[in-house]
Amino acid sequence: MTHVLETGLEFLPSENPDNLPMVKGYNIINGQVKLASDGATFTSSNPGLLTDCLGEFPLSTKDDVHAALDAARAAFPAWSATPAPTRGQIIGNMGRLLMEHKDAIVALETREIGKTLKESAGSVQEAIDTCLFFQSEGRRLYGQTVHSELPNKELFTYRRALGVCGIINACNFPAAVPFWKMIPAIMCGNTCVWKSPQDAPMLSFALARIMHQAGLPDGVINLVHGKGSGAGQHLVDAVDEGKINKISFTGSTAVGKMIGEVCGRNLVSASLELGGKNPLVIMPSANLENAIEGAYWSGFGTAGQRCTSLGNLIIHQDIYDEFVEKLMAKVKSTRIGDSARVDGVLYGPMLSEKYAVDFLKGLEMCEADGANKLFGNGRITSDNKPQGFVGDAEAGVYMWPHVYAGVTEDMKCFHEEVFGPAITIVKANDFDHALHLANASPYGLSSAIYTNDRLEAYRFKSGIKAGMTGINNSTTGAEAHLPFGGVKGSGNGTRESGIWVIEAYSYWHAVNDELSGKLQLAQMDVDEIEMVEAEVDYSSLA
Ligand code: UN1
Repeated sequence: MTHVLETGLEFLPSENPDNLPMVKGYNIINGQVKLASDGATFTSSNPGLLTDCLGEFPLSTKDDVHAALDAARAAFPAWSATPAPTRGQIIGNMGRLLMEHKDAIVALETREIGKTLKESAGSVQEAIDTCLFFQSEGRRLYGQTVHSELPNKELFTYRRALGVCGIINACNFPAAVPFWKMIPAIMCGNTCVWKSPQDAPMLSFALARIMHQAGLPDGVINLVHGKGSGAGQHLVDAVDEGKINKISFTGSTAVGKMIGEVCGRNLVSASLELGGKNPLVIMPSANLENAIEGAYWSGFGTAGQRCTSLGNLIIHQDIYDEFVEKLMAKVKSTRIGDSARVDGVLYGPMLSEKYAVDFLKGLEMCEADGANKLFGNGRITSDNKPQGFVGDAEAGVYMWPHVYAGVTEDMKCFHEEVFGPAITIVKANDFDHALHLANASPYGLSSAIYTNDRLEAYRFKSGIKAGMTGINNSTTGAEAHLPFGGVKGSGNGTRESGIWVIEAYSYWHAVNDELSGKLQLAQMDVDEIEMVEAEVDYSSLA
């Protein structure tokens, strides 16, 4: 048995051209590093340089997932009884350790999922911000004192921990999103089993190790690697076996609905952060240069691989031609490449080969709908590359930026998310039509409008059905202390981040303390107040 803090990283013989290290990765169960019970493994590769394999990780079995659940269950009584300020202090230590190791963690995130270094730094910073926020929330886990309707009786409310939480996140924000979930979970006194994303096991291992280094007791966070259909499914199935008190999931709407059904039939709380087809409306009064920057970033920053990325760009007909022409000039000059090797790229590769396959299917949907392709040509190869591509196209999984115009409400691509560098453009007749279009997809995560008309901005923010709205801003960029989550097909109404997420990881316990020494019945033994009969003609005073 080896504790996670005793093991450095064990290096495997590396075959990658830059001699980058390849490690043997482990699950972390009750603080101990573990291989899969049947020894099976999978590898994690750099999507910007496919010959660069980061390491080999356990393909966790049902037994492994259940060992992690048992460890989390065993750690729960002591952890939930640990004073919340102490839990907060450990969380603060995590934030400080992340700051200390930020550069290395950022480089690792870029190596594992291909985000630009600038964006990886943003994601890691979001994890740090979350730690710093919840450090002090540990000193503020307030309950209330409430007056009773009876004398000599006191009422109180307490926040109580739920128990064991199953955590499943996507790989696109592999530092920020699991921290959005696990930091408030453990601050409230819960313990966790974290199924790392299949495409980011190395980063997840490094983060879990840092959490233990910060003073987290063994068993409070247990890490299992594997596939969604393997370890992820075993974790969800355990809800039916009564082993889980909460699931928090970020990923596709289809999987979210399945998890919601399993949790629903067991009365287990589920936080579901799902897909989006985020609308961005451009009105004639907008500052067009600013709006073009915002639309371009929303659609193509992060290679469009944020749940908050732009889906439908809705442009008012009066400025349509001018806007599209200027936007297209930017799109055509997009600099794309591996940010670990070249400077100034807007975006890098797809998160992994799997995301590339799904993205290409999304493009096929746009084509089948008859949308008018203004730009884009699928996967970038050495003889099929846009002018702004830098580097070796065959080395990674790179995609052209894609723009489809002439999209209308009756098309599938108007309603469905295309996760990657592609936007669909829709023409609006007037403001009411634009607002209608913005609300017409099945999703409701993020949304934005560019306008300098204050009434339009007001009508948009009060008329849009979405969990997040930007006014004269892009569709992305939620901050770590505001509520994050969607409505409609984007989620089940739960929120991450800020004080609001505490609702998702605790329940309210109402306690009454009867000091009178006798049985006083609520509602029935309450003093009756009689109103006094006295006729006054108030109208005579007027
Ligand atoms: C996600 O893509 O799942 O608002 C999260 C944003 C980021 C978080 C995105 N802060 O774009």
